[in-house]
Amino acid sequence: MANIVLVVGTKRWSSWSLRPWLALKQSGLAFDELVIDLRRADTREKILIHSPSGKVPVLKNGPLTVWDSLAICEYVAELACAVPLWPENKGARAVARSISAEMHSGFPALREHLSMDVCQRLPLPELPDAARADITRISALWNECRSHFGAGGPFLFGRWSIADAMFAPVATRFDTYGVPLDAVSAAYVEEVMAQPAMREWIAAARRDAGLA
Ligand SMILES: N[C@@H](CCC(=O)N[C@@H](CS)C(=O)NCC(=O)O)C(=O)O
Repeated sequence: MANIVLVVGTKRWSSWSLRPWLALKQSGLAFDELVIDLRRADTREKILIHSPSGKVPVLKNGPLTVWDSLAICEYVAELACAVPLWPENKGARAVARSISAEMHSGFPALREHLSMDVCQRLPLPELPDAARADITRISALWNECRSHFGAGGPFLFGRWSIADAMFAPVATRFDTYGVPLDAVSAAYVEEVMAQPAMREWIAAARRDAGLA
């Protein structure tokens, strides 16, 4: 059994859990995972056994507990010093942290109206202006990152970084609901969805949901 345990929520729905799970996969560090079913009467009680915030994800490493997706990603980046999880260039790294923080604290309308479900293809609902504005802002961010920093690979900063983990659940939402996107954003969504780790998460989500 690995020392590191990542406690996550139901994989089809838990967008916050997907982010550090992808970072851990990318890091190559060994870890075990524990899935807690969300949307059940005993969900909160079960999460509280592991997480002081009453939310997942939470990472445990021996006596240490780290909660909140972005803090976990940062901790994983420090542990995995042989595999850079942030861009190496200081300016690119600062922008990667800015967009990750913007994702972490923003886009509430998008989250509310296009909730994550990696097991389904769903019709695009009528969206309020706030959700449309979120989509426009995210597409602009992706275009900017790809054009300024993306030369070295297919991800936002070329090589994969934590910024890609932070936006991965958004890519799944755009895919699930068939959100119309510009060519750069559409290509980026395709890239994120094709990552082996993402395929693995979705396959597990389908199994857990009894769909595979
Ligand atoms: N800011 C937190 C948000 C975590 C969060 O809201 N997690 C949801 C699941 S995706 C949760 O644990 N909800 C509690 C519940 O469903 O009872 C983070 O970044 O980790």
